[in-house]
Parts: sequence; structure tokens; C-alpha cells
Amino acid sequence: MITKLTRRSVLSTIAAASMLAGTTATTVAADQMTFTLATAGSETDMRSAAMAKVFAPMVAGFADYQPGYNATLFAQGTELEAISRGNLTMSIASAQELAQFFPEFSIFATGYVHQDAAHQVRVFNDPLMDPFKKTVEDELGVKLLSVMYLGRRHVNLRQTRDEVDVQTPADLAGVNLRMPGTDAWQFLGSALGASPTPFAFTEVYTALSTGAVDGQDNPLPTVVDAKFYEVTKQIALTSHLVDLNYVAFSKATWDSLSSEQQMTVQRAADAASAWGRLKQLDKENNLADFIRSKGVEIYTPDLDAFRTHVQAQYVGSEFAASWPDGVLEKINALGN
Ligand code: KDO
Repeated sequence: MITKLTRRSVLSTIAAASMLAGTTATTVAADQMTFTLATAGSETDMRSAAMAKVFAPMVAGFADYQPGYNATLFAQGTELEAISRGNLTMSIASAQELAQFFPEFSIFATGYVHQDAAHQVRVFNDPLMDPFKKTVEDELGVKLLSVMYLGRRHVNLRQTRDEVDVQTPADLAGVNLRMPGTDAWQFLGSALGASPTPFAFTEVYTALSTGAVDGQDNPLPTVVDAKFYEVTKQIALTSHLVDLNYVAFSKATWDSLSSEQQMTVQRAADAASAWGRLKQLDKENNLADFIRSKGVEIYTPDLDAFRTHVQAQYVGSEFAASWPDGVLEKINALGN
């Protein structure tokens, strides 16, 4: 498992590095900057497409947008530190990555907390998020501009349903489930009843095809975009995490912008997230038949059994201990 970073050690190194680095936006013309973005996602991932098709043109008056897909600029999970050190302008960050620095962010990475895409937006825009955003800004030098929709994560296995029929968490006992490599992700894998194994996103297809893992969890659009349907046989629609990402932006770069440019960047991030959300929801609702046509069985397990079991694992956990009082109740109150 990837070693948990300690907040103090990482943040103090980063603070020293970023003082040296200054702004991450390289000046390429008189007043033209370069905004780099690192993501483990592909170019055709809807969040990537949203940034390229919506965000980039909106900031084009003063910034060139330069994305690096498939973790080519920075390895998955190292992007926030890169922003903080002044080596990167932007990333599509997860709550799980933020929880490596600020454990309280695990509340947004907890199974069966967010109900749907609209709930994520209400939570992100609610004052309950203000102290979370402020901590990331003050301690990491990263601004969280908007929330992107990744989708409902489901359990996707190599085995046929005859071999493993996933009805309840007990059916995942001994199943070697790839989960991304941070503590919050690994905990979620265990909470589902599986044996979680960390692999970077870019290694998942190979790990599935060689049998290094039994399965992985991701939303249907990712299963299609990454062609996981080629190397798996079933998807149990566990919906265990309505997953999100944040558009993360360098605070140093932000501070170097005029207030008009800041407004443009904020609007561009909002517009890209809204565009991407609609596209991703549309894909999510329409891909099941395509995946079935590739020979993958899709079915719904006992959702009450999964929800009850997963939620029970968090009660009394070290993650729950880090959640500020009353925040879970506020998140739930913003639900349907
Ligand atoms: C993944 O590694 O499974 C994951 O879906 C986790 C997300 O937080 C996100 O980083 C995503 O990968 C990448 O953008 C690739 O789609």
C-alpha cells in the first residue's frame, strides 16, 4: 500500500519549494501564460474533453492550455504536490488524494454518502465546504475551483457470474479488487468486502488482462473509455461511490492574475464542469447495452446489503474520527 503522507512533513517541504518556485504559469508572450494540467485520464475522458473544449477557449485570451493525459506529466496521486511545489498549474483532483494531506476530505470519498451528481454540486457550493477549501488553499496552495462528475462506481470482475455471483459483500471475500493507491480508496475496497490492491489507473487494463487482479471499480463511462470490457466478464452495479473530482488550480498562479482574469478562470472551470457533468451523465445512462454487447453481464446486487455493510465499516474508523462535527449531517440534509 502507498505510504500515507504525514501532513506536517509534506506540507513543510512543499512550503519551502513553492516559495522558490513562485508562479507556475510560465510567461510565453507579453501577457500570455501557460496553464498546464495533469490527469491520469485519457484525452477522450469527458472531464478531459470538458477542459479542452470548454475551459481552454474561455481562457485563451490570456493563457495557453497545455494538458498532459494518461499520467504522462505526473503520476496519479502526485499532481497536488506538483501544483503546490510550483511545477504544475492544474489537476483533476480526487477527494481521496486530498485526504492524504487533510484526512477530513475522506468524508467526500466515503461510500454511499453522495447520492447523485446534483447532490455533489449542492455540497460543493454549500458553506459547509468553505473551511475545507480554505485549508487546501492556505496549507497546500491549491484552489478548488469547481466539482466534476466522474460517476457511480461499480464492481467490475474478470470472473463470470457462474464463478462469482456478487449479491452481498460476503460474495467479494477473497476477491482481489484493484483500487487506486491511497488509504481512503483502499479502505473503501475493504469496506465493500473485497481484498483491495493498489494499482495506478494506467496499469489497470494490463493488471486485468494478466489476472494480477480479479477486478476493478469505476463508472461505466470509464469502463468503456479504458476498454475494461475487453478484459472483464461482469459488472455488479454496486453504486458504492458517486465519485467526484475537483478542478484544482495553483494559488500562486491565481494570485498573479488580474481580478478579471480570475473571474474568467472561475467561469471557465464552472462551465467545463457543467458541460462535462451532462455529457458524463448521458454516457452513464446509455452505455449498459454497449457493454453487454461485448459479452459483459451487468446486474444489480442487494444494494441494501452493500450500503449497510459499507456504512457500518466507517463508523468508529480513523476516517470518521477526522470528520468535523456535524458535516455528515449537513451533507445528508442536502440530499434528496
Ligand atoms: C481510478 O484510478 O480508478 C480513477 O477513477 C480515480 C479517480 O479519482 C480519477 O483520478 C480517475 O481514475 C482518473 O482520472 C482516470 O479516469
